[in-house]
Amino acid sequence: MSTLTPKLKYLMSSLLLMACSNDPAPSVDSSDSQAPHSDVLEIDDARARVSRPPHANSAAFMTIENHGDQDLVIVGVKTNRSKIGELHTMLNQDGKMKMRRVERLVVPSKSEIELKPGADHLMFFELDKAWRKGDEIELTLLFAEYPEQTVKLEVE
Ligand SMILES: [Cu+2]
Repeated sequence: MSTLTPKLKYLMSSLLLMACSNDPAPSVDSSDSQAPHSDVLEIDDARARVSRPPHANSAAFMTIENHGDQDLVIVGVKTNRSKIGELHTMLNQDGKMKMRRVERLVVPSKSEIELKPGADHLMFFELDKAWRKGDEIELTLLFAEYPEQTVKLEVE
């Protein structure tokens, strides 16, 4: 009795099908932000900060994991809530930490980067209006050789 019954075969193939069709759907996750989770890219803990008067700018932070074999290169960020989105890093200049715009942020293969206050971050200028606590912001991350990724996050 080594052969599978047709019914069991059918059951197994439909299970496989279910497993595959599950793949592109967002995983059920406890994090508040709606962020991409794929075999290659995983974004967690995405949040933006409240803009301070005169509400000219704000910033966003997140952890970006790269499970893939290639480095992922972020080359830009945009949102309909601001005119300008920039990639920023922090540099020590004459003993003071200053932020500086950079052309790209690299997420190395099999590694992750943490965008956070005082380190690499996403920066937004010319906001449409104040970013208030609880606002839902939609950002799009642009990559050099990877599809752009939309991240929904909350202002906190
Ligand atoms: Cu900045």
